[in-house]
Amino acid sequence: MARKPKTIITCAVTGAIHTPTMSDALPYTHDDIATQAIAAAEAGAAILHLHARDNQTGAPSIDPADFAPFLARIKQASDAVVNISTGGSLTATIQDRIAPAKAFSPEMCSMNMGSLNFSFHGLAGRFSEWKFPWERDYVAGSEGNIFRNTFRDIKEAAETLAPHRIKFEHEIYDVGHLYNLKFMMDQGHFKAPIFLQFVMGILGGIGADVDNLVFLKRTADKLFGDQYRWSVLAAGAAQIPLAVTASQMGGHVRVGLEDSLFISRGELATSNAQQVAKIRRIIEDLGNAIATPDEARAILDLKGGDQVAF
Ligand code: KMH
Ligand code: ZN
Repeated sequence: MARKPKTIITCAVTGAIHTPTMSDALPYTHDDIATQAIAAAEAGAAILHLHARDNQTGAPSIDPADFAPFLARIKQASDAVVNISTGGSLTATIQDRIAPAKAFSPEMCSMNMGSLNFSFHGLAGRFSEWKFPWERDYVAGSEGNIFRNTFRDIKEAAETLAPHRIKFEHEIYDVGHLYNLKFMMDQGHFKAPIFLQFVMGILGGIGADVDNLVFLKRTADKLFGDQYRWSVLAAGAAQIPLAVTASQMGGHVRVGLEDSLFISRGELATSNAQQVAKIRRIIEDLGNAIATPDEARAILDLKGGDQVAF
């Protein structure tokens, strides 16, 4: 009997675009991001999806200087694949957003595949006090935000980063983004195997339920045949349930405090590693094995951990 393919766990350690710092477990200093990323890798994450924050204020940062300290520490302590976000600001230009990927040439980086009103303004009414003064207006302001990822932006990012041989985590917030990707792949901007991250449950994008996941997967099959690998991240309470579903459908999974601050309904997670350990335990209990970083490199055809610039 054929062996089941291994499941890659990605851990998204600290959101910066849509995660307010309303949990003490959410890392925002350079040191805490490094410590939690390393622990998540030890718990079983093969890939670390990384944003940066201002070391003092916790505000989203796309300044390469805010990435350098934790990248160095992570590389020293772990062989996990580093995936740098290029979506770390809802308002900056694409050239500024890709600056960290350009500077550090990681094995992977995110690539957001369409524009959307990426909104989390519903959170504004949920808290009466905020940890940092910037948070309330930032969160409320997302009601009017267009997270801009035009075809030209995507082309510019792909062309600028092409010499770095970075594998993209294509963030697919809705089914139309698969068609955007197909169009750009046909234009020669992305090479197989492509890696799709189905992003579910962000207001402005597709909802997080099994029907929608099946629809996304069926559409990807139609458009990309055997030229793609896929993973799911679901925001909030759907995070673990949809990750389990994805793993049973042959997909990979993403967890992490970037997308949910919780470990179970109503209970805050104590760390990223706790979420990784939980999804790992479930995946293994159900009879699948998780991929090591080197197995993830083989599955996704990555350039290798010795080809990065940090
Ligand atoms: N947190 C995800 C919903 C990126 O980093 O480029 C969005 C994300 C985008 O991860
Ligand atoms: Zn991200």
